[in-house]
Amino acid sequence: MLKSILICVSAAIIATKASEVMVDSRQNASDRFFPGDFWFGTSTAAYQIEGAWNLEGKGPSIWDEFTHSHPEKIVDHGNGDVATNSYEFYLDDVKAVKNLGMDFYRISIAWSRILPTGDIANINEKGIEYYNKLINAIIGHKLEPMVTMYHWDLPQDLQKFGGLTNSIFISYFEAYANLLYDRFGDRVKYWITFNEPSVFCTTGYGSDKHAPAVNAHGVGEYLCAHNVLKAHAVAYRLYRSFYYEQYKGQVGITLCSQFFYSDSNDMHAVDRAMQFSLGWFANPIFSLAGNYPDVMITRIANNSIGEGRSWSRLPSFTDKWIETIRGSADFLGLNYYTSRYVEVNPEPKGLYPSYERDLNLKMVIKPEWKPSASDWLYSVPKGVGDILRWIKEEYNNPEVFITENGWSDHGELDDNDRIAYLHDHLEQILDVVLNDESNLKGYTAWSIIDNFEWAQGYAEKFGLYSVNMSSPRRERTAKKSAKFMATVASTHRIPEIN
Ligand code: GBH
Repeated sequence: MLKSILICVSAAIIATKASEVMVDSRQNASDRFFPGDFWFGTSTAAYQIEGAWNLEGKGPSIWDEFTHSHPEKIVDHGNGDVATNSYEFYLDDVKAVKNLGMDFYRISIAWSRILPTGDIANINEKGIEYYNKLINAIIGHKLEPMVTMYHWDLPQDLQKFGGLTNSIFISYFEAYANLLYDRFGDRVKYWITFNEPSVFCTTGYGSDKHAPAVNAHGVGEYLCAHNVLKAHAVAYRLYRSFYYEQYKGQVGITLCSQFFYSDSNDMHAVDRAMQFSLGWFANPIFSLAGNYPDVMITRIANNSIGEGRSWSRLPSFTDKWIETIRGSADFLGLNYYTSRYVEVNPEPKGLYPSYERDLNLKMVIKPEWKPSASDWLYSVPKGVGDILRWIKEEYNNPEVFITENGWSDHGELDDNDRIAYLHDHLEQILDVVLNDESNLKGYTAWSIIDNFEWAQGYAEKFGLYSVNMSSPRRERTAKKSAKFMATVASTHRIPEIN
């Protein structure tokens, strides 16, 4: 149940808005190309690919700890100990991205590889060296590195005092970000502070499905989010104050959201779903209000009072923090995978208290939506267009990168379903671009290679390349979808599929 809501906390829209947008440029296929300065890339994340979990000075992360002490929480009892061994074979990944004729490669840095305890007092130069090699290889292949600082793998030692629920996290993150800017900022011009905080706050702190499995539902996810927003803003301000002048890079954040629809035209429900998913983090950063969405503030305060509290489980920002957080991003990274219809639950449902209960919406999947290998992922291409339009309206047309979009199967090399998914989503995205309905700069396919899919282990595959997991060499093989994406990236057109 938690599943469907937390996939990415989603967004909503208004059916009418979406249908207003019919495009002239659609008629003429020869006009349908992405502008020359539109970028294509693919993405990975450190824990899902690197392996080498304890080699050359790396400290343990919460995902090492979680997969080792609770293998039963991973469907195939898998872990990231070796994974696709990109620690050794990173060049294969870079070459694969290059083979697709892409413009950038989005990677993440394992905090505990360069700061084994999470603390700046102890720097692992071997870890720095690894990322220097990786970043230099990316640049050497004429690709732009886009680097996520935090893709879910918190150094385990920082969890000893509550991890992201303790506000001291902000200081640790600031020191870590400073080290990254200092060591890699001369070459990295696109920084993403956090990947999908709505997901790791709800799933890691509000449930026990992901590391660190704290399950402090109703409180932990909001504390985590609060500290993430502050840490993000502090890292952004740090860059602007001390690095921007010299390096001229950009710092953004990646948020995950579905789009939401209503069969009964219940626009309150749709808006509530959008605000709880995307607005939770986007409203403080990208809106003029610089705060949580009103609907979250009100509902969580009311529920808190109903539970007998004299305080809201949703923490509040001081004016000073609002100032710091508002406008603290050069771009919005959007991970879009799927959408839902929403209906108000007649009776409150979910753990008491919880994010799910505060939201109190039933998430509905339409029977006509094509299912993937993942129980949460259905193909709803229209949603990507609608969410981009919603972002433009809601946040005054910020610069956007789609930082993830992709499809899971069981590993077929003739992955026609993935091609269909990518094709249909790219068509929607191209409409948005041609109609100027989003300040969209680029598109990132998840992922360049099959990898460790968190609680789903190695069972669900998202790669454009498959990886031979039974061979120590971990050979990468292009799937049919790799050729499809190569055509898109090199021609800036979407090839016809049947
Ligand atoms: C992204 O999350 C991640 O950034 C990436 O690392 C991941 O590999 C990729 O997508 C594919 O999943 O059903 O309760 O177990 C996308 C959002 C959030 C979707 C967690 C799956 C599982 C929730 N994901 N969700 S549950």
